[in-house]
Amino acid sequence: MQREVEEKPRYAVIAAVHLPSVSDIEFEASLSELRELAKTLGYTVLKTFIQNRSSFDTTGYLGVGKRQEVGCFVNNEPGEFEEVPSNPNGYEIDAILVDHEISPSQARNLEVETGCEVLDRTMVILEIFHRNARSRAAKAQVEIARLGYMAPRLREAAKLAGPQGRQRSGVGGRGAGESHTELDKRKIRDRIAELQLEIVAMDAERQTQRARRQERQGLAAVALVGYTNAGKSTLMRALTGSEVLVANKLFATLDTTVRALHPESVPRVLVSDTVGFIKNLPHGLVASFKSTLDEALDASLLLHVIDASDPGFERQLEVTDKVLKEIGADVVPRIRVFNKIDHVGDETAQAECAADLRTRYPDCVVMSARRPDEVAQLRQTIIAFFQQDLVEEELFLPWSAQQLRGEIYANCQVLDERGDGDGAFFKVRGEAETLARLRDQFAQVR
Ligand SMILES: Nc1nc2c(ncn2[C@@H]2O[C@H](COP(=O)(O)OP(=O)(O)O)[C@@H](O)[C@H]2O)c(=O)[nH]1
Ligand SMILES: [Mg+2]
Repeated sequence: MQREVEEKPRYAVIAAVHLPSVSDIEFEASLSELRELAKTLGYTVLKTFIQNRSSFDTTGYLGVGKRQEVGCFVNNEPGEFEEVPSNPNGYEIDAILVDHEISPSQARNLEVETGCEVLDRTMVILEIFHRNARSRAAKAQVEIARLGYMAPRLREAAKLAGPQGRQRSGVGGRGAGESHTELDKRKIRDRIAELQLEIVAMDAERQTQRARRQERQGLAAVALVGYTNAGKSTLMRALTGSEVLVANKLFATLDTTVRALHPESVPRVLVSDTVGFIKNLPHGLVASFKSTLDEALDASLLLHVIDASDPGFERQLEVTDKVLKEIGADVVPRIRVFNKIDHVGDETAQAECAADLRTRYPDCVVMSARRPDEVAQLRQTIIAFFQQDLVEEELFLPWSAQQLRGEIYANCQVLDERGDGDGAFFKVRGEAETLARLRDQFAQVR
């Protein structure tokens, strides 16, 4: 199931109001997180507009002047705003991303004035969750959050739809039945209630989920978890190397974010990327975030990736541990990977930081995804984890069935091979289940 379609490049600008109560560091952290989230959605961010204000503009989030400035850039009009570089090469801007949750009318006004789609922080995150939701429960949970978010925005759209909409929703409109807006509101409420019931029913299926996990036990699966920007996707690419997607039936639904460790190992290890934790997660999205993370439960090993160069990493580490526990993933073995050590000051500072981390978190890995030797070492650590359970055995293959030799080499580590009059003996190391399967297969050809 190869769904990696060449997407048309999409461009965006970011707009953010810096409130006096927010420190420069917090403000910058939130912005860079939004840039990462935008990148996840496939946007190239061309420019960031920042405005210092004591509060959001009630009409359009940014003040009038700033809205015009953004409008000029977005529409590639040479503006009266000389300090704004013109839109390079006249890129068509697909969206203005706002680094706050704004009201439906603020979003609408900003859209109308600039002629460009506006996505606020919540919408951006919802879109990412929507793309990442895989299980039925996660899909339902994300849809609930989306509907809750859309409901007031539909009302706004209806208001703008013009006099008919308004007439019908007027006080005297009772005889004519419900207005569009009322109807939509009710539909949304009903749908949310329906989804909630589904989720309750699915909770009862938790047992099935456990069964599914057992079914997959034969598969060596690693999931990368951690905050957005910790380097999960970079590590995933470095570890799997290839652009080749894994076409494995069990993982077919997991599409593009599952790849095999490269070069291939025994056992074959599949690596999957999960939706990243978000520092500035709107409260209403907590439940959908957790359910989207549930694929971590399917892994036999979690790599918890932490940005060691982020001053707030300790708090992030705690939150990650807590959430993993809440979704029941605390039973999955875990390796803490402190990444971006190259980004922690000079060499002395890096060495000190690494030593400190190793003392505080025994068995952790300290590394940089940018250093191939350290990536190779992590790869070895992962393989070693899965090889713990391998068994050694001797397999016999009659000369008449030598076409099956390839099967042995593809599925096991061959330690020794010798032949006698009847066939070949292979001293191999592999997963118990795999070896049992091969033995059965060979017995049948005899
Ligand atoms: N300096 C440094 N940057 C890194 C390292 N790993 C990732 N990055 C950068 O950090 C940013 C976020 O990485 P990404 O893999 O997208 O993070 P994700 O959100 O966890 O998937 C990207 O700009 C990467 O190039 C590292 O080890 N060192
Ligand atoms: Mg990523």
